[in-house]
Amino acid sequence: MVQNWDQNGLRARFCHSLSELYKTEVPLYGDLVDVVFEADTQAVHDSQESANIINPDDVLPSRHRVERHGAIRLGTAHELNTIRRMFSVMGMYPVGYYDLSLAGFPMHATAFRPTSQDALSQNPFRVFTTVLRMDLLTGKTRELAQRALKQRNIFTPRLIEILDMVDKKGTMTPAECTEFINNGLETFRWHSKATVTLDEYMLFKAEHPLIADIVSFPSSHINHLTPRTIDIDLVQQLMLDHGMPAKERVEGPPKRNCPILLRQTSFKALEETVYFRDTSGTFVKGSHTARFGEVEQRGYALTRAGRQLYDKILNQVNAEAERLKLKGNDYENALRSHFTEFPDTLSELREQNLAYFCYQLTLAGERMAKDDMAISEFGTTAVSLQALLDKGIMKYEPLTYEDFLPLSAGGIFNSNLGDVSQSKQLIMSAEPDLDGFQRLLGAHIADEFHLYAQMQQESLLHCKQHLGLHDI
Ligand code: OOG
Ligand code: NI
Repeated sequence: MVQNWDQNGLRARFCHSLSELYKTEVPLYGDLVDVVFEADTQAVHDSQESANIINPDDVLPSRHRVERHGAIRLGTAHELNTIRRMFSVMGMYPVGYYDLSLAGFPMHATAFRPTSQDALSQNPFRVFTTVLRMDLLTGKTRELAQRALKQRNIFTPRLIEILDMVDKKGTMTPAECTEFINNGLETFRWHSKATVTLDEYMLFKAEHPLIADIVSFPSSHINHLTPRTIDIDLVQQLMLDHGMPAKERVEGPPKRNCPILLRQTSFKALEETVYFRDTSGTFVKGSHTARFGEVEQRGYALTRAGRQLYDKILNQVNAEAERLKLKGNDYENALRSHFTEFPDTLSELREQNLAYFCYQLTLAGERMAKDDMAISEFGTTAVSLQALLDKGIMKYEPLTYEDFLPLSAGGIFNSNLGDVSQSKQLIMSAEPDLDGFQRLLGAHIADEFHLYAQMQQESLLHCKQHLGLHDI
């Protein structure tokens, strides 16, 4: 039987419902969404008045305003595997492997997201999904964590029934789609009653606060949602103006003419009341900090070469910052000055193969294709892409980065933990474990570079076919 529901529509509905749920749970997130709207309205207005370059993809109304990502943290293979099945119903698949031990966390992650241009343009909702690495915990903590995780079930029985039914029949009725959303939301809902004792919680927290967050509660609460903005510096300023507890700095590359990858900031997690079990079966009052709001500005997707250059420059900046104890404006100045090494025009990024692009025919190119003139102009010999661009037959636009950055994620995690020592030897000397992650997941993780390269290649092929040329 053929799948009979609209995955893109279901994803959009789920994202919307989750956003509404989170606004009621964390009202400051609702304020953040308003601040983003205020900043974007002002940025669009300012860009119309001056000749500011704005990523055209950002102002497309279809993605703008509804765009969100969220993040969850899981503990077991069953949880990860079931989340994979749940997201695939909404057309979200695991892309990219993130080794968070690089940033001092005993965790690794992937992002579930739509993978085709069409699905991304309909609704790009994605969920950064972290899994605790048991191999990076000390023996006693591991044992307690495994025990706590074993006794919880983060999925409703009805959700599991629907997933089994989808696997078997491949179809869902409209009523089942609604049930899927309502039951799916339960996995992400906050519960203030912990499943562990205060002593156990303190033991987890002493080893790493994120262990406590992952294993102490009965659901895998969504820990933040993130709207996308076109001017993150303005959002940061407005957060401060509104007295919101903004993180100290924006993560990622500095502001540039050609924005690359991802820039992120957040408001810090709030301290919330939680109740811990005590041995007599009653509850004692305590607190936990976990949930926050984040903002992101997306730039261009970089090739492997572009990403290597980005990582090299960022490492230089961070080494210098450590050596000279740079903070605040001094850090920002060092970042800006080192990043002048990264080319900042579209033509350089393309010619040096640093970013990915989508190629299209120009109006002149369309005319040529329609009249079958390319062959008579160029004959049957291969014609270079550069020649077609120079002659105004083809044009290009950068592809947007749809993924995440481990060090930037680390900065977001950290600003929401208070002061934690990050120097645990076991974690810092860990190796990435993609195979281990895929085993828990029960599926392969797609390589993000491959997906962008494929989109670029398809756009070239499309132009070539339209022009009737053999090779470009
Ligand atoms: C995930 C943090 C990473 C991002 O945007 O880089 C993340 C978490 O806090 O669980 O969401
Ligand atoms: Ni995030």
